[in-house]
Amino acid sequence: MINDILQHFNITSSHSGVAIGGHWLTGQGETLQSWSPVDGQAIAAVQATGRKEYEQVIEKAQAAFLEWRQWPAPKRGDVVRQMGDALRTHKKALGRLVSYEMGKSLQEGFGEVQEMIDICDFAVGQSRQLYGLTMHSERPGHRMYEQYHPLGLVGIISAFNFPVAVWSWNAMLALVCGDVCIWKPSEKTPLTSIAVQKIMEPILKANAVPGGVLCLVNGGREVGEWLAQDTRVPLVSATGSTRMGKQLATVVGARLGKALLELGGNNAIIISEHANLDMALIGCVFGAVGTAGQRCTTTRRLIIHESVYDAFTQKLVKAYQQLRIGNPLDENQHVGPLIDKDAVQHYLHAIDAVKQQGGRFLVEGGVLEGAGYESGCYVKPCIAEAENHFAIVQHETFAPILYVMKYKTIEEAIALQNGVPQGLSSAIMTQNLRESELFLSAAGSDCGIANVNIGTSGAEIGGAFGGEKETGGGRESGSDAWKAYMRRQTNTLNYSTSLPLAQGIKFDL
Ligand code: UN1
Repeated sequence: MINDILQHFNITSSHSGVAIGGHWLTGQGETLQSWSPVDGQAIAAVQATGRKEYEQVIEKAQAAFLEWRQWPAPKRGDVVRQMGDALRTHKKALGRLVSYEMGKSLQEGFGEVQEMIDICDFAVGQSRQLYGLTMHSERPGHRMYEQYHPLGLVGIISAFNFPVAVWSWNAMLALVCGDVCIWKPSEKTPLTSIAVQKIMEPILKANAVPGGVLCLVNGGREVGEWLAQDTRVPLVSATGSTRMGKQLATVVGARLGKALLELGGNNAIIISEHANLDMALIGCVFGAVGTAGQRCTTTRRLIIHESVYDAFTQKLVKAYQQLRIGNPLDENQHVGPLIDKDAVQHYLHAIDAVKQQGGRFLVEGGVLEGAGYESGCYVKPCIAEAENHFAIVQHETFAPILYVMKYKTIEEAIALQNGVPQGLSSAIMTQNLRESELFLSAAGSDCGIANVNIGTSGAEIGGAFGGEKETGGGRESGSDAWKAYMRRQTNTLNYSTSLPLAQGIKFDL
């Protein structure tokens, strides 16, 4: 199967990871090896970006920007529309490659490509709506308004868990805004980025778009650092750990560049005594074990009312016993592997820490062995009773470990929900109006995403996506997230025959 997909995208066993549109450069950087966590097989090698190619990419991107920024935005939108159509054509093949290289279930692989298609559609409409406001000037014969102009080169650093969708959230908006994109994918999932570049190539060509508009710079940490330090790159949008985000923000901030950060979450669902427990169960289990606990929106904590605690945890344990763990390309499986063996080690250390810090497992974890699990990356989703203040509970472990805890009052539940350093996604399961409104009020959830009777993961692209506190504060995807990719200019225009000064200042010569 994998050979068919590689052939479909014309990816050779040793492929360049550096591209300027459809032009592939010889990558002089290290060799990245793509491994599948599905079966432990080496898929292909990718030549990463060296400093020399990086410079070539930046120069071409700068040249492309000078041209692209002058295209009318709806014309740029039309190019993005064609990109969405190309993604529709390649949805199956790209979804499969995402699933095989990253390890998420096939359905989620297709879902990820669907997010790309959806953001293309969104961006096409946005291309006719890059609105600024008009104001009334305090001076006669004057007009005042603001407009949004393209920003320039946008660096996009994406993570392994959504190897292609998060790039598209950034890139499709950046493109309609008149920017050019330089993508540094995760070194764990380089092949999906190559496939995406290949899907886009013919569209750039057919529309005579300069190739530098979409650039690819595969590589490790140093390539991300080059982007962070580069004053020619006014915006760096980065998805990943809080640790990475803090380092990146320091470097980008030191040169007064803009950083758009989408970092870790520590997402909780409050299960109220007024919840429909059967509905709540689906949201909690999908949120906790979907993508093997490797979404930034994964449900990591359940805060359960004491009166339904026993009933709900029993349902949870039963549901966990029915989970099918195995090859994610088999649609009957619920849970696939973790990304690699390092991730398995983090999972095991977290389990030890839970025990050491006083937690008690209701469903035990462990690494699976034997037929079908040869990659060593398949682990059992587990559930532990824990307290919110435990250091391990305060920390985001990118694995399917779910912490459960009790509460008495809704105020206490909200305080627990907010009582972590991260602030991405949150939810309450309740049919009580007062409770849900309190949860959504200024005194409620402090997260960027707050849901009622829906889990913490699986956000639609139409909303602004991102979170507060250590999640980094950035907003991507829907709503008015496009503004981050443009520079705002205030214009005051005098059509009178005199030059009155603002604030009533008199200055006669
Ligand atoms: C991420 O994990 O980085 O809301 C993004 C969700 C997905 C996106 C997750 N739409 O779970």
